[in-house]
Amino acid sequence: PVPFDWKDPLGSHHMFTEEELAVAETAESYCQERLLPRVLEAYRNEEYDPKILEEMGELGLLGATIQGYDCAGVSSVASGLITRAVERVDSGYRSGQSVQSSLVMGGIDEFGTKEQKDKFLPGMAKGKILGCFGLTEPNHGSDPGSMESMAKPHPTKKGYYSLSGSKTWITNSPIADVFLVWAKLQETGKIRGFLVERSQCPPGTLETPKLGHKNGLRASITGMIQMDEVPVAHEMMFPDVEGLKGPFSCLNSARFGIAWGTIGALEDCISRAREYALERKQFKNNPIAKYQLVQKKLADATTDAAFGIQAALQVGRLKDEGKIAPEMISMIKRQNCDRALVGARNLQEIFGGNAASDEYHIGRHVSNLFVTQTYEGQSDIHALILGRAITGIQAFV
Ligand code: TGC
Ligand code: FAD
Repeated sequence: PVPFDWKDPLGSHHMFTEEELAVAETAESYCQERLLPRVLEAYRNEEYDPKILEEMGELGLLGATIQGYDCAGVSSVASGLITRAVERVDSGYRSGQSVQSSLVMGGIDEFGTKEQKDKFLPGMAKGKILGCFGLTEPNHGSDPGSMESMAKPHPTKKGYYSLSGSKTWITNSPIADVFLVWAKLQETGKIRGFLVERSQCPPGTLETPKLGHKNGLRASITGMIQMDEVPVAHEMMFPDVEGLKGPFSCLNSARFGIAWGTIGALEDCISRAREYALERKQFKNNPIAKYQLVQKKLADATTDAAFGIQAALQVGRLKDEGKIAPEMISMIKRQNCDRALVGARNLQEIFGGNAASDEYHIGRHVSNLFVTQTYEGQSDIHALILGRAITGIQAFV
């Protein structure tokens, strides 16, 4: 028998390849050495440094599963290990990274023309071009199929669409150079993907105000995309994908990344709560780690983290073999977000009054994990996706 390792209770590391372990090591070192020292100030002041994406780009951490275009071309499991490392520091940092990588670069790689890929992917891989993904609208969040954003033939510019509408709660929008916007094409009423470049928008057609004073995800930047007759060249539309299949295909990869990331956040909570419980003494000079109720909180969270990684690993392997159903991703996204939130919230109690201080980091994770449970499909929506697959009956409408 080997000794039990509370940091890796089910021995997951035995199931990663050498390359995956090397990627994880690079990501973990960067995140602990360069991101962790910045996170408290960033979270307090609600500031996101766009240089972070450039730093990640230098290490090959952006769009890491994409082959070519200066991307690393690693496995889905390796990309999961990256998001786990980033979210171990903060969900907001993972948000910035996964929007760039999975939602925008992933979308361009899967649906873009050769010209679109050549134009955007190498710069995005280096973090020199920043992207955002506009699906949610003020009146349509869980139900993006009802979106109102519309692309019409441009009244004066031949070969252009005119794009109008409003997107909200968009990660990276205030700092983005390129916007992957989903809108209905007036001619067909079908949803299409458009690549809008900030530098090409005439004054007054594109505004991206920041949404400030957030309760969570304060170390990421979030805003709106307000489009008023933005001219978009025909060749900036994804040519062959229409309907919700487009955005949801991008979301499959991002939701997969969140399933790994939220376990990283939970693992950080476990590590910090364990250390605190061993040091903090109450009642006859006993460490609170001696008390059964405290041990149960640690046992529950550690079990959820270990199961969460195993499930994400299984889905990652199937993803690379082309054998996943989207419902598998709904299952791990929902389960890992939910368990990470519950676990972090229970572990928060171990810190007593000190949990109220941001220097113990636990409150920040709890606030962030509420958001992760909400974006990219709120947990109840994923329950309905699973319920539909189990019963054959659709319960959304
Ligand atoms: P439904 O009838 O289910 O599907 C419509 C079409 O889409 C296809 N499809 C998928 N394709 C690929 N992958 C998937 N996961 C897919 N899910 C559906 C489907 O096959 C169909 O294709 P076709 O060709 O037959 O038209 O559509 P519905 O309108 O009934 O959908 C309902 C529901 C609830 C499943 C869906 O709307 C949903 O998932 N809502 C949640 C919304 C959401 O996730 N928004 C995310 C916004 S982006 C974001 O939050 C980024 S945060 C990032 C960060 O900061 O980290
Ligand atoms: P609603 O759809 O109004 O849902 C509210 C509640 O009602 C939820 O609990 C939901 O589960 C429930 N509900 C809704 N319909 C049903 C139903 N049929 N049955 C049962 N329950 C139901 N979006 C982007 O496009 N790009 C981004 O980059 C992005 N980044 C984000 C960053 C942050 C910090 C946040 C907070 C959000 C972000 N979002 C982004 C938006 C996010 O995806 C949406 O908030 C999410 O999809 C939920 O939509 P909603 O907020 O409109 O909630």
